[in-house]
Amino acid sequence: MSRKVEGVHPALRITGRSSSHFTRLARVFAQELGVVCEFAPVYDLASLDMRDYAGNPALKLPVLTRGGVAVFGAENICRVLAESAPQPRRVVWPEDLRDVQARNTQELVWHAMQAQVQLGFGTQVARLPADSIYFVKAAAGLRNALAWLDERLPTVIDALPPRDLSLLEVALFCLVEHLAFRATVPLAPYGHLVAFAREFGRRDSARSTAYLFDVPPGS
Ligand SMILES: N[C@@H](CCC(=O)N[C@@H](CS)C(=O)NCC(=O)O)C(=O)O
Repeated sequence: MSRKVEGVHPALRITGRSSSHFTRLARVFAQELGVVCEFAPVYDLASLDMRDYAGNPALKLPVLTRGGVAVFGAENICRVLAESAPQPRRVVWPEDLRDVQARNTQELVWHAMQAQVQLGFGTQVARLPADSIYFVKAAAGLRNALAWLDERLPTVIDALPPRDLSLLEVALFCLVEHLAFRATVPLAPYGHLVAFAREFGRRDSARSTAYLFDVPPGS
């Protein structure tokens, strides 16, 4: 993607949902990097029409578009946003994580985000029975992952390289706040995760992307 003067990219658009943690990850990145993006909400997550997902054949969000080019997936989007930033910023990407503990942390954050989609879409949107082993196992794995993350988080954060931003921290913040927003598993046992999210949540990028359900105009 080409750079524009003064960080203004009027044609960059994030298609997603204000209630989505993967979408918020991309939007926090855009704001932290000073990249201006339009936001196009998707109102109906049950739609099977690719056009409602900016052409993503997987029918998933978020999608970044610029002109006729679409970028699928939050991590890909964050990388394009970093390339589009008006000023170079020090971003710690997953490949910059130096030890197994930090790499496992990233993996479990991705896993927990996906489990949250499975639980939210399955039980709250599709209204499938929450006592199915499919969701019971997902919730157990999510709680286990959160306990693992909670125990190791301070050490992992302390060992991160110098940075303006890391994919790991933004993703973790979006996950923890989403757990509170969607209330799939209680957050009370995970004091380090809650404290981390409270601290990260002081940023303007976090405050201006608070979770909410998008309401279609005229409804
Ligand atoms: N790998 C994708 C996952 C995105 C994802 O699961 N997004 C959720 C919203 S938070 C979604 O599209 N849910 C609709 C569905 O699963 O059908 C990414 O990194 O962006």
